[in-house]
Formats: sequence, structure tokens, C-alpha cells
Amino acid sequence: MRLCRFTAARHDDARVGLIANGRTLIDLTDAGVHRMKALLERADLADELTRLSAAGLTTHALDSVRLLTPVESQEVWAAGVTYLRSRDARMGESDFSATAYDRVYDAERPEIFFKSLPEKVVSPGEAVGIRRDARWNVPEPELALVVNSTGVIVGFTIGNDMSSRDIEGENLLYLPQAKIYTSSCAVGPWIVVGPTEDEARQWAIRLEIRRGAEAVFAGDTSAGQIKRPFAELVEYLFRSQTFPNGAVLLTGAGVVPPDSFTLEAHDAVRITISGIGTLENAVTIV
Ligand code: DO4
Ligand code: MG
Repeated sequence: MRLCRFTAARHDDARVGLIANGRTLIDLTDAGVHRMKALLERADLADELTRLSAAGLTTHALDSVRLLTPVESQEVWAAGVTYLRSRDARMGESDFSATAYDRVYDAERPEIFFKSLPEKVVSPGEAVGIRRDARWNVPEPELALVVNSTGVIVGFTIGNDMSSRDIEGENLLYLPQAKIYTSSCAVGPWIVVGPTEDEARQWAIRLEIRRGAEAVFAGDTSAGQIKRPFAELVEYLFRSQTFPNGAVLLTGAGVVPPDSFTLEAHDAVRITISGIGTLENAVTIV
């Protein structure tokens, strides 16, 4: 089941919807669901979505609405160096910090960092940013866990952890500047409710970057390559910290373009996760 936020031509407000099939969206706001939060807190979420989908509510053609990021009021956090590919790429980009990446991959405590306030998250179809003071910029295609306020993983979506590799590589203490800036985080297109972790680990993750008509990069990985159990990542995120609105946790990048590659303005970034869908954003300089 796919839960989304959207705006439609005849409504100004952000509405909550359920994607019924590839072409139709059921308008849950018609049934009084104005926010996703209360739904995501329910222990019987999947049953409630099944009930709502059979309730005869208004529908919209999917191609007639604008999908908004499903991040409503959650902080977005990100785990790092959870794939061997990420560890190796980062060790390569920085003599200075190589041992830190090597150590954290095997350490008991994972790397987890703050990524975005909810109101700054970029929606599907909007532009993600590359910093004007960075020379080497990449998207990071990541499976995102949607976690409610009690720390339960209630669904999955797609995240793009945009990163400036030259800034991060110069000094690990610059990580917040490499990772957190205007339009550095896109999440969408919807939340998939229902799959278990074992099912999600079967999903393929694909990153494609187009420049005009040309495909300038394509690469694949599998969510099964994520080193740590999802529950372990969430348990660390929730240690000594509360999330009254829940949280979205990106689980790290397993596809990294070659060191010769950097994004340019107007590139199109497409991230596809087989069990979820595609998140697509153009690139702009910020
Ligand atoms: O440690 C730097 C960031 C790691 C990261 O974002 C990733 O592995 O996806
Ligand atoms: Mg990342």
C-alpha cells in the first residue's frame, strides 16, 4: 500500500492519499485524514488503509495531482558507511579521514547524522541543490525508513542524501556543510506500507543521471547489502532522543559514481527502488 501527500487542482491544501493502482489516487482527506501523523502512529495501520481504500472516497487521476514529499513533520536523519562501497569511496576521497570511515563500518555504534528539517525536504519533481562553493557533488540514493514516534518502522520511501565530496573529503569536521544545505535532501514519492525488512532487503536500488539526452551515469545495488539490521539503526537513532513526530532515517548509499564524476546544473537524478517506485529531481546550484 502506498501512502502519499499531494495537492490537486481544486484544492490548495496538502492532502493525504492512497495510491490505488498505477493511475488512481484515493483522497483520504475526504474522510477527514488531514495529516499522515495520526495514521502512522496506529498499530493497525495496514488494516486501516485497507478499510479506507474500500470506503468509496473521492479519487483523482494520479497524473492530475502534484505529489509532495511524504515527510510531513518528521526530522530526517541519515546513517552512513553502511555499505562496503560507501566505506571504500570515502576512504579513497580522503587521506585525512580514511581510518574514521574504516573504523565506523566495523564499529558497534553506527554513524548517524542529522540531515534535514521536514520543511526543507525537496518533493518529487522539485530541484535538489549542489553547493556553489563545492567542486565535486553527487546524489546518494538511499532506502529511507519511516519510523513513528514509538520507534516502529511503519514504511519505506526513497531518499537522496545530496553530498559535496570535496568538502567532506577535505576534513570530516566539514561533514555538516557537505551534507546539510538548501535543497540537499529529497524524499519521496510516497511511503510503502506493509513490507517486512526481509522483503525490503530483496529490493534493487538504481541510480541514473541524465544530462540532456545523454545518460551520464547508471549504477545499481541491493538493499540487502546494507550491513546493519534496520532495527539496530533505529535503536541508535532513538537512544537518548525522542521524536514526537516520528523520524525518517536514510540507510546509506551503496551506489557511488566514479571519482571523475560530478553533478552539473540541470542534470536529472532518478532513483528507483524496486519495491517503492522512482524519485526524480533536477539539479540546481544553490
Ligand atoms: O560519513 C559520511 C557520510 C556517509 C553517507 O552519507 C553514506 O554512506 O551514505
Ligand atoms: Mg548518505
